Amino acid sequence: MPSLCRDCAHPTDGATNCPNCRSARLVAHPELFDLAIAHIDCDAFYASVEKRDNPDLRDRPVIVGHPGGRGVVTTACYIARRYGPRSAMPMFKALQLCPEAVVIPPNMAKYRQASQLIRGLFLKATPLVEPVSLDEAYLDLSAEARLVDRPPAVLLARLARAVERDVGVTVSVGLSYNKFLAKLASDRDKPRGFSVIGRAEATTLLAPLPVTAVHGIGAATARRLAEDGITTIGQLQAMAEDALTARFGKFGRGLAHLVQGEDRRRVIADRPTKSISTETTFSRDHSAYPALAAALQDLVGRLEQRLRRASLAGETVVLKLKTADFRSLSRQSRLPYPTQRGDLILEQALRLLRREADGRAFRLIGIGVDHLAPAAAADPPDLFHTSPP
Ligand code: TTP
Ligand code: MG
Repeated sequence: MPSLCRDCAHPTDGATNCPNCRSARLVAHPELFDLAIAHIDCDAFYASVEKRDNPDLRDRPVIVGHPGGRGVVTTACYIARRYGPRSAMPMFKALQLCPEAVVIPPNMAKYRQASQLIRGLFLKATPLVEPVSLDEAYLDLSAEARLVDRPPAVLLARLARAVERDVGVTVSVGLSYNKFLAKLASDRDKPRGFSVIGRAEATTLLAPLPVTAVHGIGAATARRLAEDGITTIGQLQAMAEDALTARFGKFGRGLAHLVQGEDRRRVIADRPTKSISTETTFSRDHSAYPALAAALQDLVGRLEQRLRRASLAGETVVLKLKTADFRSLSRQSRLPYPTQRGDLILEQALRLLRREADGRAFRLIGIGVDHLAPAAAADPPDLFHTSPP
């Protein structure tokens, strides 16, 4: 069965330990390398950040929330949770359950900063990162979106490790084929989890779960359903789409799909990628135009690939050069329309390069595109009078 070491991201044969690093933290699933939508959620987020910043707290129960009579728990660490404290519980009650807990008032600036660092790591894997809150996000790691050509499961194992190492908090990963199931998955194995829901098991896995596990079913809808004796997703699966639509209107139709494990919502990046670029530092300085042009040609090939993977097109071509004495310069040229085509980008880049290749020695050359647009807006066929490759 396809499997992977969660510590070193090495594929394994499903044996008990990783052949590469001997770790026993493996994840195995028949569809492991076929799934591309992920939901990542930090474990006891605020409490984890506090523990990171005060190692004395590591093995102690920590509750984040305003101390005092009327405060509530914002989160409790996993040690504290063993005694019962939970988010939204009145602080006095949490402290009755776990009197030795260390109570820390929330420090939002710190959590926001940690969240930004985590986001930055995610964005190295794919531009399609959709944050849901400070501590959770959806990632689309499908071949068209991802920036690194490795299976999504491998990228996720690496990301989880990078967040631990660089930010100092742990995350739980859910991997599936849509957002609903990815989120459900990330919650099934916490903390430091990696849970996979494949196409083959989705409906059977959903059947015994309470209706509140469905995205969009809150307490009020659950009460209405309970009045009809409906408490599990399996009961909803058994109902015809028409019956659900008659009862819940438009939501009913979506519901009929969700309970079968179908969710067509896309992962939407909250922040448009502003530019895509690639560069190379020479092993020795170059001043001759042909050598510089050849380097540029390689880079444009890479750039074109990245644009196509990210389904993006650029309207401004940016040439970057660094002289032997470390002076950076950047020259740009705007196209009439956004393009994904390497030949057009190269044409502009060479035009810009010709003006700069005046005998100066360069140590670095780079090429990028700015003013990004979705691929759908790229290269209108009538504009350049040739069809895209
Ligand atoms: P959650 O992801 O819901 O919880 P968590 O990260 O603390 O724990 P888990 O391991 O179960 O994911 O929420 C993220 C943060 O949001 C949490 O650390 C504190 C804050 N929060 C509140 O302020 N109020 C709340 O009611 C909840 C649930 C969370
Ligand atoms: Mg969380």
